[in-house]
Amino acid sequence: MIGVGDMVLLEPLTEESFINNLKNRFDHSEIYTYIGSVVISLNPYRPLPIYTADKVEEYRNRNFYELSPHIYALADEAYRSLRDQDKDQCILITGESGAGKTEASKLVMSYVAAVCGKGQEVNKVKEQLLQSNPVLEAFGNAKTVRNDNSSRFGKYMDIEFDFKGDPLGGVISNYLLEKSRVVKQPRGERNFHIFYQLLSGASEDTLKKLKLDRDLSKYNYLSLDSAAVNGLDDAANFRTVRNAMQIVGFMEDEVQSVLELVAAILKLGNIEFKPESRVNGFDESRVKDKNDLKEMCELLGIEQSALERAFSFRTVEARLDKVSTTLNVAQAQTKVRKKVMGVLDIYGFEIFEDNSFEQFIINYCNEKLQQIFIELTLREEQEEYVREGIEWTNIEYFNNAIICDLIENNQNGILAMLDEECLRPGTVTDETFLDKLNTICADHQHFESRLSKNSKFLTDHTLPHNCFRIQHYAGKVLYRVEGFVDKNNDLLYRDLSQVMFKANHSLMKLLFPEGNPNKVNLKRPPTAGFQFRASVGTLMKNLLTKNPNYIRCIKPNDKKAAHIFTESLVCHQVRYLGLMENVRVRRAGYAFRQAYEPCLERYKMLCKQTWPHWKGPAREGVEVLLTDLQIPNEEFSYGRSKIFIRNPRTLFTLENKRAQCLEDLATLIQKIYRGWK
Ligand code: AD9
Ligand code: MG
Repeated sequence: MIGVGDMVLLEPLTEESFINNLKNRFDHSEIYTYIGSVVISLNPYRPLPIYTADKVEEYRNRNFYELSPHIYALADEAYRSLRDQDKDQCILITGESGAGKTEASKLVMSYVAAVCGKGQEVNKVKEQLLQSNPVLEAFGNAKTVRNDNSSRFGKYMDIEFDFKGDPLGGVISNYLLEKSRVVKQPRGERNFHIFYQLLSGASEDTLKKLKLDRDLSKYNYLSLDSAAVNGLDDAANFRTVRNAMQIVGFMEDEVQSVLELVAAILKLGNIEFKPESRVNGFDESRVKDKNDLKEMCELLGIEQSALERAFSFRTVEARLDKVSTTLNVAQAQTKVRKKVMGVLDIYGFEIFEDNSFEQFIINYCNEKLQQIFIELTLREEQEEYVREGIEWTNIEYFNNAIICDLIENNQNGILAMLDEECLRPGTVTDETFLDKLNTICADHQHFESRLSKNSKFLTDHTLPHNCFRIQHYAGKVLYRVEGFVDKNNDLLYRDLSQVMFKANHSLMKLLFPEGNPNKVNLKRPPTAGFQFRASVGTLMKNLLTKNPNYIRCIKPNDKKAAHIFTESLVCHQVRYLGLMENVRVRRAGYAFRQAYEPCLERYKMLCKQTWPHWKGPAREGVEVLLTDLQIPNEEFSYGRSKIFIRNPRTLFTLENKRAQCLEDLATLIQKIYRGWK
């Protein structure tokens, strides 16, 4: 073992020894380290030979701490608890942009796919689950400054299993895609992968049908300064994606429709407008060069003159007053209970030079996930000790609930204020929104009760024009308000959606149901921020019903490079992820706990006095059992309703003894049976 595999066993425990241990292990290609059952994962930025079929076999059905730390051990543990103990699981993967979350989520999925079920039908399901990744990444990932394959949407996948633990299928939920990237990308970044993949990977024939040119420079929407990405083969990936679409279940004509849409977007980006004076003195915009417009309309079966009209005019409608929506509690009602493993892979915390509405949403989502971690591993764990009457010295940690509240509070959270502004009659601009924010947040600073919350909303005189700054758990971020109101409104003029709905293209029609003239819905759709807040709320509730497994991803350097471990960067992440506090709680605490009754039920066969029936209270039975087995006293504590076991190894001893006992019993039964025959 290089260094210490489980930080809980690190001596002495200081931030320095913690980082040194990570570095030492990283330098020896050991990228995984535990804090108890939490897996820390350092991005190696190079392929490592540790994900082979042999490795899968090695980790299969082994106890968590038996082998050296690996993401497979976590996946195995989660899968076995799901299959054998019927506990729904969720895998929560966190870390900043480029830390390795998406790769980790795919490793977990491929491990689970490798160990669960067999047979033709099951294999088909597995293939579909795994192949959903390349498809989603083609349309939802892009090169950013931080990560060449950055997820620009949040993804939560529930993998469903039957009672035997064979996979049945999956349900994927997506969270707010960074749509604005289609139109504009920051310097040094790219549009979504699919555009480049299509142009470099499609056959001449396909391109001709799509009226496309292979030359990227022909398209306004494709940034050229970073078109080629090191180590990324767009052409090969295009073939992977097409193949994956087929496996996932797209019919050939559906694939074609999707590609037509992609092509149409590229054409749309090339349409330019020019002002034209009208008799009444007003300027009107007109399409400059009509060729792209014509081709786009041909691709989508749209009447060109109708689209042109919709581009130039807007039918003004009376604005509606209130947003009202029901929370989405669409939980699939099934007859047979399915076992579920949820894998959450969101966009990581990010700070760019220029941060807009998208970063605000992304970073808010990361705050919420950090909240879950804090709630479950730091707060609840400590509270449970107190509740159970176990002797406990409180461990301090930073709780980011105040930042979540600053953003999502129903009355005066930033998102609520943005909504209020978006719905207010009169002239609404990004600046009026910022004014409101400054007034309300600054005002509240006078109230002592709100002081701590609002101290996360940083108002100082160094703020550039049109910006606000938030002290997030992972760092200070300066947001520029430009575009907040528009992006939150996320409105498309009805004239345009109606033209799109009329398209002679079934997929296109499907995407614009609001353009159906027979279904004119005067209700204003909920804002982007509102929808996001509601869906993240639902997600968090869902996660809290499951048994969490954590993978905490750390980015070792800012260069996307192998072998470089920048201590200051790692140290910053270790701090904001609360990893030191995690070790402290874990060290002072108990790895395992169980209510007295089920504990006695499970192990009573190991002791003559408790087997087959224990007549007294369960707690006393457990006491007799542990004394009889000569488990040292310091290894456990008796809580009010539960037994707490300090070291996982003690649990393994119990489990192994139980397994041996069952085996002996089985041999005995076989002998008796043979004797009868
Ligand atoms: V973002 O928030 O979506 O921008 P992620 O998802 O955290 O980010 P990602 O998994 O995409 O990061 O990892 C970034 C890159 O690091 C990958 O494209 C790989 O090139 C590299 N990486 C990450 N994990 C591993 C690994 N276990 N082995 C080898 C890895 N390379
Ligand atoms: Mg990702």
